[in-house]
Amino acid sequence: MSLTYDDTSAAHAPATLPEVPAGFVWGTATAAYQIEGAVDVDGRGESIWDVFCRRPGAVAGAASGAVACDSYHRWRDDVDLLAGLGVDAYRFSVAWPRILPAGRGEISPAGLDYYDRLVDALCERGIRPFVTLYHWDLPQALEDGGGWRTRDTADRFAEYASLVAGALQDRVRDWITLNEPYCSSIVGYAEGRHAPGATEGHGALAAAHHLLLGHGRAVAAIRAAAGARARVGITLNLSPVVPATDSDADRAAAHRLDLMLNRQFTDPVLGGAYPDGFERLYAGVSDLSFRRDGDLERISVPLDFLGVNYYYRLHAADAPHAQPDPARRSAADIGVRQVQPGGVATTGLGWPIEPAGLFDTLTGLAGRFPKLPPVYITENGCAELRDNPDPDPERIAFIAEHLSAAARAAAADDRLDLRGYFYWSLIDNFEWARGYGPRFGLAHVDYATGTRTPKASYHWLRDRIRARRGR
Ligand code: IFM
Repeated sequence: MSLTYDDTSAAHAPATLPEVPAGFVWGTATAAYQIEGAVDVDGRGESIWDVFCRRPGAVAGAASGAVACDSYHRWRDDVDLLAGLGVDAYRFSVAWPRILPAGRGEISPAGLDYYDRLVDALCERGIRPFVTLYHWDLPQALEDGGGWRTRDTADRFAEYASLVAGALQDRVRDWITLNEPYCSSIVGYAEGRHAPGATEGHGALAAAHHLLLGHGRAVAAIRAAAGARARVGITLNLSPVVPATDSDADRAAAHRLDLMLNRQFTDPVLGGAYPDGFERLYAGVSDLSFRRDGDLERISVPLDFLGVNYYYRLHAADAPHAQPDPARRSAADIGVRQVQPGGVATTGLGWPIEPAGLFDTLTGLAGRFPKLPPVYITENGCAELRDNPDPDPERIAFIAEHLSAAARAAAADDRLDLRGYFYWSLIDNFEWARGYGPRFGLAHVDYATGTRTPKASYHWLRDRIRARRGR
């Protein structure tokens, strides 16, 4: 059964929140390297992002996360913002190099203390911590040994996950192993747009596989360290891909992009197998010799939830110049060109605003995976490029329309157990290779002073959450 989304009504969606089930979790999200700063404080080790940011031309404005929002020092301000917003939950990430500066071995107690205090403060305010263990900041020492190209990194990740889970398990129940393994593998090791900035074929596919293996091993390690009350999931960034035209060539291009972006990750994790056509797609780029018997069983360990990050739908056209290139060395080179859909409004980053893509993503998952665990939307957000806390009606409309699409998906398909929504992001922050230009926050950050100023969207969301709770 294929469900369709009525875009026409979404275009005029009122800025109200839809009905959601009791217990639905309202939250916001951030990530360590994007907000913490303090990269050389209290014994933190270097991460691949510290190194990548020093590469000339890698990051807009030669920016880095060295100071960012200084949340390492100003975390109380962030907790105040969360409490004022009235969210149920806060999704943040732990910086691996703060806990294990060399990625393994010696533990930094000061690093653990930071998260310990943050978790305490959240719990005191009744805010449920959702802890992401890997949001892209691999310790550079591990990258020097091959990074995610090597199997060893998956084992190191499980050790680190066990350590953090053991330290925080008395207050944290919700764990997310990886954030967006597509970005950490294909964008980082094939496209070179993210750390570590490699452009490889075999290495990028190995990185993707080892990230997933690390996820599977970490799920087991977290459960062993945190006990039965732990709920463990993974966050995938998913974008439905539509062909730019009805031509066979564009349809095939859309299918290739879907394999690389979505199904390389959903199918092993939720279905225990790489998708049909995956090996053919990468013939000539990699012999996939990094796979071992038993890996897929580990990768597909049953989860307590799936995190979905949704920002936009992709429109794909065939780019025949790239596909048959025998010198193809990057796993990102699959003969596809992305095109901008006509007549569709965009965010400040030029990303098409298509809530229907969220509806399709959620109903598509429910249709394809009979054992789909409960789903949280762990990120969804829109950026503006202006640097001030002026009213941001486009963000309000964005949130309302996407929530409406998500609620409609849940109503349309009872196999979908939708449990919550986390807006990206609580505060403006370091947007990776784009630097500090794009601002996703519900609160504006003045990077010169660190001052946080709630935007209109913050007040709007606060009022809607309050109204939902009848207070
Ligand atoms: O800022 C990122 C985040 O780190 C991962 N998901 C997408 C966001 C916006 O680009």
